[in-house]
Amino acid sequence: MKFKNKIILALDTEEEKETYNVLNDVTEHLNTIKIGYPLTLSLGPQIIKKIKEEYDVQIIADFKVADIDATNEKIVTTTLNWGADAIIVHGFTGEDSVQACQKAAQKQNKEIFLLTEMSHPGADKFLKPVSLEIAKMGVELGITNYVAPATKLDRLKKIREIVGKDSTIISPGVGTQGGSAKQTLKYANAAIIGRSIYNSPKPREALEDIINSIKD
Ligand code: NUP
Repeated sequence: MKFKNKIILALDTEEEKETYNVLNDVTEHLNTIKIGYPLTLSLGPQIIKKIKEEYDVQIIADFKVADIDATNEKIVTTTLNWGADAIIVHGFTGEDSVQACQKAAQKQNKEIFLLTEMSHPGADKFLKPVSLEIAKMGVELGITNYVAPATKLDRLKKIREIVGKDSTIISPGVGTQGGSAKQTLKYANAAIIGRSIYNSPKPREALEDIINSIKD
């Protein structure tokens, strides 16, 4: 996947009007929208299809798939059938669960992103001790797309070293969670940014400010 301006919008809005206002404002500068449970559970999974029909964007479904292999396969297949181009899956569930997602996505010529370490402070307790192992497992399985935190640059750097320069890393935690887009993009291919854009009274200007901040 190629990310226009190296920014992915995390569209965690919950109301239709707000959702379309933000999309109308920012899609000139972006080509990738990450949608997750807030929007999907508010407006239904058909929102994926609708956005794809109305805007020229790729959609990453952030459903953090984390079940047994058979159930994971169903979740991934159904989500991609709704029109998502890629889906984020957890790695801590292990090889069989992740492989089921990988196979289901391959069947549709689509992609999975493997979530390694998370950006919030609480992730240090249970996920941090295993996140580099998760990244290594991803490499062994031939996965080339990863999610790693913008709030923990030392971890992001380590994960980049493990997955190699040719893999794609997308990184949440810029803005409201404290991460810097410019620093993050030293290691990541794109920054995932939500609240600092969609909660701004002027989402387009907020996005333009971020885009300017990452220029040399
Ligand atoms: O580790 C993660 N941290 C994180 O914030 C993995 C994620 N998928 N996210 C998601 O990224 C989070 O659910 C939200 O959709 C987005 C960050 O949004 P914001 O903090 O910029 O509003």
